[in-house]
Amino acid sequence: MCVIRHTEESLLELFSKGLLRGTVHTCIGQEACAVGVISALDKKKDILFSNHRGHGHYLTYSDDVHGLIAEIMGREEGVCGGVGGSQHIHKNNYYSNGIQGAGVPIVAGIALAEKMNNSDAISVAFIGDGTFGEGVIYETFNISALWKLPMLVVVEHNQYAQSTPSYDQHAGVLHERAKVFGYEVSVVDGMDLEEVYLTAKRVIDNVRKEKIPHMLFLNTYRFAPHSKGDDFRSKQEIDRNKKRDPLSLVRDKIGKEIFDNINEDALSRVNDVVAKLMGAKH
Ligand SMILES: Cc1ncc(C[n+]2csc(CCOP(=O)(O)OP(=O)(O)O)c2C)c(N)n1
Ligand SMILES: [Mg+2]
Repeated sequence: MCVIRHTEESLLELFSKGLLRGTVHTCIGQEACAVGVISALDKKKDILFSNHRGHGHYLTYSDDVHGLIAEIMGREEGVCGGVGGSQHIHKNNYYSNGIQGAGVPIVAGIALAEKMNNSDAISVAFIGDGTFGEGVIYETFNISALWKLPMLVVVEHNQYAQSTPSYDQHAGVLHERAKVFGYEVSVVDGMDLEEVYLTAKRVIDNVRKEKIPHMLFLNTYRFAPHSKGDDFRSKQEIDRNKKRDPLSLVRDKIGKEIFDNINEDALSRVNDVVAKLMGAKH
């Protein structure tokens, strides 16, 4: 989580210096969602499909700080040769795409293929709350429940789609929507790493064993703007949510000394990568 936080902060800084290609959507505040879910997967076989806010997912999956930052800087040494950028990342069983909802039907197709091959891999799609405005996700809920596909839809409900609050765009209760198609749904505090991890582990084991789809709905909040500078939320609201910073919650659990050591290591790792890239010829 510390590596993700420092990577995202560095990316915002590099962006403001004009050193990145394209835009970035950081997941500052949402680190427990990425780490809690992806740590519970079997990285040797499970397949992940991330969205536009995917840096934390990728870092948890790969621990590849250099490949990610280089990629977003448009360098050849980036994980996708510098041509994918922030939103189009692929490595091993990890994929991402910035088109909202696009990963959900793709993950259903992958889950079907895995099921037909009798593998016990599960496939995972990450989406945001705003993506409940995309019709294709409901078509996918339907067919994946009907065909009993071993897939997990992880929703990071950070309460906003860009600048539009969830309550201004969605009727009813979002996490109830998948239930009408027969999905099992778990709703979790996405700021609490332990709670996310323990629930994700139980749910993932069950999807793998029973070969049925599940939705893991994580209530969270992003502390930084949607991408860069496009933030209309009040400072009071952001500050109120920062009181439940997922990193501080971990620090309270593991103790300040251990946390500070981990955090310093993470910061120097990220700083080293950035310094190397800034010094490299391109
Ligand atoms: C099909 C589509 N429409 C519009 C966009 C532009 N866009 C990128 S992110 C975003 C908001 C997404 O909100 P949400 O799903 O809640 O994810 P969050 O950004 O909060 O993580 C929009 C409208 C897009 N990427 N894809
Ligand atoms: Mg959102």
